[in-house]
Amino acid sequence: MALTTNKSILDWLDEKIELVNPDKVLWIDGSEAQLEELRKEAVQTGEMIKLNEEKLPGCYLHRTKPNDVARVEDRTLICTPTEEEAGPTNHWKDPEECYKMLYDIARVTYQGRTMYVIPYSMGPVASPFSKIGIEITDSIYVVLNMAIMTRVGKEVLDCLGDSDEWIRGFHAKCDVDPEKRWIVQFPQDNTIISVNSAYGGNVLLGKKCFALRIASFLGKNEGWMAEHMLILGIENPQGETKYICAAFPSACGKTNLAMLIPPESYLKRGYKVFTVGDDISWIRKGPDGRLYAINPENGFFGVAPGTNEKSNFNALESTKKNTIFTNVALNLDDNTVWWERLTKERPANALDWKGNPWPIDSTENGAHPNSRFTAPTKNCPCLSPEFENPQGVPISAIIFGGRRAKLAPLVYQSRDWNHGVFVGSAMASETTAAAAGAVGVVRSDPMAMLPFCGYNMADYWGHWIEMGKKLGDKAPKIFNVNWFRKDDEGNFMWPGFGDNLRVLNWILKRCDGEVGAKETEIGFVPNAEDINIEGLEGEVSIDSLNDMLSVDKELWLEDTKRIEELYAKFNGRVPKELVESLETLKKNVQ
Ligand code: GTP
Ligand code: SPV
Ligand code: MN
Repeated sequence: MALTTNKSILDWLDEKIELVNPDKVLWIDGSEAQLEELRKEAVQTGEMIKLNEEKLPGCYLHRTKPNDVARVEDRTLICTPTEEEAGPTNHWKDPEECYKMLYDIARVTYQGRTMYVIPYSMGPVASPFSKIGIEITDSIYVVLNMAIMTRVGKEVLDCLGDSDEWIRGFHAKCDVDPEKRWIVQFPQDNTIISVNSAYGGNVLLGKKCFALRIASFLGKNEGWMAEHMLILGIENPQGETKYICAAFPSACGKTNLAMLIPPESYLKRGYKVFTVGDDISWIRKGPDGRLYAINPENGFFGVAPGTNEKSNFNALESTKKNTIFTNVALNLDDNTVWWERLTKERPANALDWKGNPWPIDSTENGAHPNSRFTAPTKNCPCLSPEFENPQGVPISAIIFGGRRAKLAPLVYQSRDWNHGVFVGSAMASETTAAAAGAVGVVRSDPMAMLPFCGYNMADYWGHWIEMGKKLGDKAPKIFNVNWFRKDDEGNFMWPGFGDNLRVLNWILKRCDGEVGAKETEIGFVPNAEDINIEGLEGEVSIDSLNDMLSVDKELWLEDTKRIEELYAKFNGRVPKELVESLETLKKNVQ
């Protein structure tokens, strides 16, 4: 029985039922009893494997098809009325043609399957920041993941009432055919259609499709921002907490930074770190004129490989119960999971992520490099007490960053907001396994939003400039970091992880005007002695720190060509403030 009388929902649903022809329709009410039924069914059909109830209570393993393990950026479309509105960094198709193509692919594909109808809220139910979506899907895996990643169920529909302000999400896994796989956003119609995939970011439509692509478009029209940013709080020994948002591309350290454990010397002095979000921020100007952010998600869809007790204790703890693991290895001795670097030794007796025997002398990975855990935020030992705050948390600093073996220094500060927007627009990073395609290639990834901006990126930059005008002197300061600089032997120069707090600490001091800096060609760079390296003896010296903070003018001049080429794609649409910043940079490094 329908859980709502909302006509806009029921009409839309009727259309989709007629199109795909499901055996039956099941509304997801959010109750534990219903979810438990679905888990049992998924175990029966082999869609999920129940893991060791003692060691990993409530946890399951799921394997996707080997051709379906990451986002597919060249099959992700932004279908605005004109190609110009989507811009040169998005793939576009004419909306009418695209609907037809997708409906032809989806026709009668639910035959013999159940249609699950998931009402969900991005953000705490009824927060002024929050938005509601309905996702229909033929995958129990999607239902169970959405139930972790978002707030699902009847209360969401009650909150929506008769309104037609909700995001339409239609998913059909079809035959998981990569040739017919499409992830499509129709921003003007508040609609998302995803076919022929059953993997994470392609099918959990509340996440990248809604909370970034559609929401960035809504934000532009409504005066707020949707960003690919973590949110963390840092409490100092005086008990004051300041919040930072940081945008890094996929698999470049957001989850790790959001959950970092302070170095010993900071813990002793009483520093604490709290996680508000690890992937997405919805940000708006608050009543006091400052910028406030919420995390619209309710779970972590985190990268498994590399996560261990030492690198990210809090993330690992978060996965110890009620978690779904995707594409990791299965330890046959105790029916638990394993991935690269979880422990020093791999399990002797295991299946790899494809479910094949994994011989002990195999040179293949046990887990896929983009294998993931879906864990409830409430499992996180350092979850911020402000996580559910419907008003969000006030942001003191915004950080951009990426993987750059050379070029970008450990940290630098932009000269002002507009220059900071330039720094974000000029971001580049080495590609990772989070998307299909080559790994390790440097590409432009403005604000870490290249795959996620739902409209013309030049207009998105314009929106950033506008937000700066509205915030005036209450705007957060903008910084850039690079944890991934390498020495000539190819080793990371900075220890990273918990030690990144040393850099955040400099950033917060800059926000409070408590520390000086060197004005360089690219912005304000720390004096090496102002980055605390106490306790890092043998790992980082003042000399190596100076190396990490150095600005190589030749490399920067080379990089300005990349930025110039990027801007040139937009045919004069790039805001003049950014073009001026580029000219200044070129002059400075010539
Ligand atoms: P998405 O979920 O794809 O958006 O990724 P993310 O940005 O949350 O990245 P995550 O924190 O999962 O980190 C991805 C990879 O970067 C992992 O293999 C980490 O081990 C590695 N990593 C994270 N932080 C650091 C760091 O400070 N230094 C180094 N060298 N590696 C890091
Ligand atoms: C990312 O790729 O940035 C992710 C994983 O957070 S996904 O949900 O697949 O987009
Ligand atoms: Mn992400």
